[in-house]
Amino acid sequence: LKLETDIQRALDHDEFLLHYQPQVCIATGRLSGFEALLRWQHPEFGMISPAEFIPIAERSGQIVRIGEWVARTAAIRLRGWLDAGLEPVKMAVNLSVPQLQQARLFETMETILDETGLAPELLELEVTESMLMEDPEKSVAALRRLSQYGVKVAIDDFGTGYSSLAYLKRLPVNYLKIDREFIRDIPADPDDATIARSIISLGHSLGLQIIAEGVETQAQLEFLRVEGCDHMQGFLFSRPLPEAEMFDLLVGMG
Ligand code: G
Ligand code: G
Ligand code: MN
Ligand code: NA
Repeated sequence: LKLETDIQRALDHDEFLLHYQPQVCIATGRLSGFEALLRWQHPEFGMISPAEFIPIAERSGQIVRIGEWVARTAAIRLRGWLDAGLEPVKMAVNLSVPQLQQARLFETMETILDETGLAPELLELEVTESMLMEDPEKSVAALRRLSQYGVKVAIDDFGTGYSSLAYLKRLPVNYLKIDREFIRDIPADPDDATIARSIISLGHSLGLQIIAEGVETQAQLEFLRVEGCDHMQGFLFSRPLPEAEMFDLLVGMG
């Protein structure tokens, strides 16, 4: 893999694509949004996971262009689904550190929202705890400006970082996503059950909504419902799907 030159070619030749995973309101069972997940259909090597190439693109700086492509493509897709009659729901995209540190992040997102005519409230940016520790001043400033504009912010993989919780108070955060590591063994594992319950209670006391990731079983969902978790995402409802299959699922849901 000559990854850096391959990534450039991938951008130029439309080798990237997005899969979409639905998020569902636990209390009502209604669709509440999607997470856009990047995929690379490599002409020689087939489907390459973002876990393999994103770290390389972060080091080379190419993630800034890739991230802009992801946000624009996801926004255009949501626009299309809304035009086809879907009730307004959010689209979440994952950010990387170089994007948060880039002076133009706000203008990039503002332009994409203008182009697609989406309300800023329908765009959600996922960042991790460790990303925010990298350059707290810069990332907090960037997120605050986006948040004042109406864009939503979610802390991804919550509970796996090593940071103090103090930043939650200073940050314009709307959602905590409980990492799937803590969902996998609930309700059987008492420690994970305690962690999940604590994240829900902490988040609610700070006025945040909670999204559980990696929900695969009915027993996990029941636990989360009883504990008052707001939203769920996971294979139990749907795997991440290509846009055509996602559209079929939406049509099937009515
Ligand atoms: O979908 P999958 O499990 O393969 O994703 C692996 C990892 O890649 C996850 O941590 C996910 O957050 C990350 N990821 C997926 N799409 C994007 C993207 O568009 N940008 C960034 N920065 N990370 C992404
Ligand atoms: O780091 P991030 O949370 O963005 O990663 C999202 C990844 O989690 C996606 O790559 C997606 O494929 C994966 N994922 C989504 N739902 C489930 C699930 O129910 N079980 C497992 N094992 N992985 C999931
Ligand atoms: Mn994510
Ligand atoms: Na996660």
